[in-house]
Amino acid sequence: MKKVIFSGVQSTGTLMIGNYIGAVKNWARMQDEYDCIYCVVDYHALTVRQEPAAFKENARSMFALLIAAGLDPDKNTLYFQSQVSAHAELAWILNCFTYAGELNRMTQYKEKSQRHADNINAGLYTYPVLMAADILLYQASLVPVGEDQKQHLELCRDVALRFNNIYGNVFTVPEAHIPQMGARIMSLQDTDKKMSKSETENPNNVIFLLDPPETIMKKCKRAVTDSDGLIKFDTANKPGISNLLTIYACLKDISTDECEKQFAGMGYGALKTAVGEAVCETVAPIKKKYDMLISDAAYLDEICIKNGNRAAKAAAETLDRVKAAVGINTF
Ligand code: AQP
Repeated sequence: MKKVIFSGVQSTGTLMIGNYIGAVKNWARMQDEYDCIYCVVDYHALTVRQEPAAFKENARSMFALLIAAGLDPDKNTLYFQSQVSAHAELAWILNCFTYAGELNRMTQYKEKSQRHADNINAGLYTYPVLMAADILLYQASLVPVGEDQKQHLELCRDVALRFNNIYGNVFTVPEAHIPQMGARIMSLQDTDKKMSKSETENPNNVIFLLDPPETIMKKCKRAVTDSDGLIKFDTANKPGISNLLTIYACLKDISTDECEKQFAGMGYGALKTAVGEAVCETVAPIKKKYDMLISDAAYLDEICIKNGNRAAKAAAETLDRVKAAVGINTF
């Protein structure tokens, strides 16, 4: 039996280059070796206020983009989180095995509470518990994510171990699979901040996969650098240049050392142009496939239904075991 992999992406906007490099590109590489389950985590996205029509469209668009970016829906179980109600049911049970003190320590909660001070809802607070439910439902061994999800993964492991210690081995305890390079792509204009698809302050911070080539080139050319003119990978002292080198290296599948050699003696303008071109080259076939998929509503619906049913079946098995373990009556 193949090991199970689970991961998800929020439908809070459209895929950006950080999601692609830190997550989706690696997911596509794993589809032959593992039993891969990936979902558009639309319930997670509700922790931030969404406009219903755009929200619905974003989720479908995200689904199509995942396929366009390389996830074969015949090899991967690809669905919407909201299609499988077991996610929400297990989240409730796991809420009762998670301490408020643990949730208080979550940096994403603290950071998002600041960003959305007018809407610090309970969903934002219990987000990591729903994420734990997503993963544990499928007995996943590996969770390929970007660096920002590391703390949530650790909480998921703690909750699984706690539950298993009480009730026996109900859950597989998962491990994070974080890429060595590209696990935290930074904003282009504000290199202290991770690039995020729900960026609203400055669109020049983020490169979206669906951005037209001229926008991509413009965003790369405007990326913040420094004044010493040296193309060197040094995240502490040269965060802007290091971020551009990371994007380039990940898209070209080379090391940052090789990048440094390639750009030795060149100016920042040349690096920015090369990064822009590398992004354009990467996204061109994705966009082409996306355009085809998004206009084929019947095909997308068919995949969602087929994969959603497959996911629901696997999820129900775990949920039944959990209910039996804690002593919930079933009829
Ligand atoms: N900057 C990033 N660099 C590398 N990987 C990243 N991921 C997210 N940002 C980066 C990884 O992408 C996967 C999907 O995560 P997500 O949907 O939570 O992504 P997001 O862009 O962070 O989404 P939002 O809605 O904009 O969330 P916030 O507001 O939290 O930033 C994950 O594997 C993630 O690690």
